[in-house]
Amino acid sequence: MKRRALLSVSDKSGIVDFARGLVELGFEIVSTGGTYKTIKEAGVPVTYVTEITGFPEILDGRVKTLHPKVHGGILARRTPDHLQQLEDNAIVPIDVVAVNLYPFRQTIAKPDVTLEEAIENIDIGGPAMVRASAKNHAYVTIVVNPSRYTSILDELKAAGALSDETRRALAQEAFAHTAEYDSAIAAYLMQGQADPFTGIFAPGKVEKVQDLRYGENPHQKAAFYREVGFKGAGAGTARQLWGKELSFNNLMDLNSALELVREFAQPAATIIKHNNPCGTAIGKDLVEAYVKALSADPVSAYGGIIALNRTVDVDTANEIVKTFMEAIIAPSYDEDALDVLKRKKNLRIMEVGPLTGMPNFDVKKIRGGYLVQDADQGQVNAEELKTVTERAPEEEELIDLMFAWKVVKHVKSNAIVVAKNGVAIGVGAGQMNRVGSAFIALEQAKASKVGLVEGESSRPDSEGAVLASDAFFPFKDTVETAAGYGITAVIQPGGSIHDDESIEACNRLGLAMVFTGMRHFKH
Ligand code: 93A
Repeated sequence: MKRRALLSVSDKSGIVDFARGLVELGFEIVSTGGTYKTIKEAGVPVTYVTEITGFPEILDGRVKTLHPKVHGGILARRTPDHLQQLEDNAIVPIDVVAVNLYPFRQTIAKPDVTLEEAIENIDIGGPAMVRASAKNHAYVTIVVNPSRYTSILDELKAAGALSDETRRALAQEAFAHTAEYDSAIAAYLMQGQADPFTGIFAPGKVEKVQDLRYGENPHQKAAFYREVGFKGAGAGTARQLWGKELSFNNLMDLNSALELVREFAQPAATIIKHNNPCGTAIGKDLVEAYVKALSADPVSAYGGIIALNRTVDVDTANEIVKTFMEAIIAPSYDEDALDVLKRKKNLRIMEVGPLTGMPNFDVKKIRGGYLVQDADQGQVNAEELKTVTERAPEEEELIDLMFAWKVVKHVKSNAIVVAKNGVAIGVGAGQMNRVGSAFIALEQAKASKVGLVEGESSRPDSEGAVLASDAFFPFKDTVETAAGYGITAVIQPGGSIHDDESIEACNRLGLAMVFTGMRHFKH
């Protein structure tokens, strides 16, 4: 009796030659609709699967090979008992199965794919055959990868049959293929949905984008993985248009930078160093925002990572190239702006597209586990602020308070931001006590040259600026220190048992203070 091969492939590459080779080796070929047509048109003899099942393909092809004539032929052990059962039921054994699955990944990668379209591309009959053949690899050869066709034919020609090792390796490849396929489906269905058990977004499937030269330090190996099926704009989905290879730290900083500027409706710019924003500003246009951001702390900005929340124009590009910067990320670039930026051979230019989509979740690794949380999407608007001092903030103070509050969320705790006229002129990050961060931010603000007109000798300083704190003041010392630098208004969550002391200090020193009722720790 002729050995039988079942070929049912979505990716038709190489299938005709494979079929022809099998026929030359004495196989009978059985195929499903499209594969049958391809093989037949090439002039290779082939039997339509409905002829062996005696059953038509039904439900728009949803049921084509799900039949005992197929699965019996694949799953039977070649023992007298099983072969007898096949014979009793007029089932012919199937020795070679070549299947690759409906292109689920390619389908969901299309920009406006519908759920219905995605679901129609979930292959059921294919994986059933793949798994059945792989389970019975003691007797059956399963091929899921078209690049194996030639070597399989070669081995069949040379030895008459495939070795146990080859069949086992093919089975392993087959199970890996179906496992990966199902994970992609699960990740797709999960996308944008909360975990029903925890109520928070859970990590889905990832795919490797590239190996990185190294991790945070040269002796650490590292790679960059992207979330499969992630929709929206993030540092993980941005395209590199120019410049040196991205590093681990670049990606970290690009992410922090982008997340900060997308907080603002107005044109905004930030410069990140070591994951903290050393300069952030809003402006009437992008170039103003960038120049103001840079002026906040030009010393730290050297070698920084820039994010902008608007299409980069040539004026902004001309300002950017005046300083050495590592990388820049923005929704898009004007053609002439790109030409200017490309004068910097190494500058990594990242294009992320429109800043759409919601952040899903945040993952941190601890040794022996993962911590998963909702992304910090907390927002407070001006009407929700609670004035706790005798004096309420003036309108201009309020604008700067709201600005500073958005920035402080993106600074490592303990975080203090001093702001004036839409510029973060002092940033205190990552200190172990709050007043320490305040001191750093205020000293920097005091020395700030922001707004200094060329040739002007007297420096504007922290006088008249506002201060934001990511968490409450445990003691009144921060307020008292701030007042000493000329700070006039403060924004903070409130909620300390010593709030009354800080409020009393503000009243005594003439500061306005508002509570947000929400904190923004960033560890
Ligand atoms: O719709 S299915 O889930 N139901 C089936 O019974 C079935 N049998 C094979 N998909 C099924 N297939 C898949 O059809 C194969 O995995 C392969 O990807 C594809 C080949 O179809 P055609 O030969 O018509 O192009």
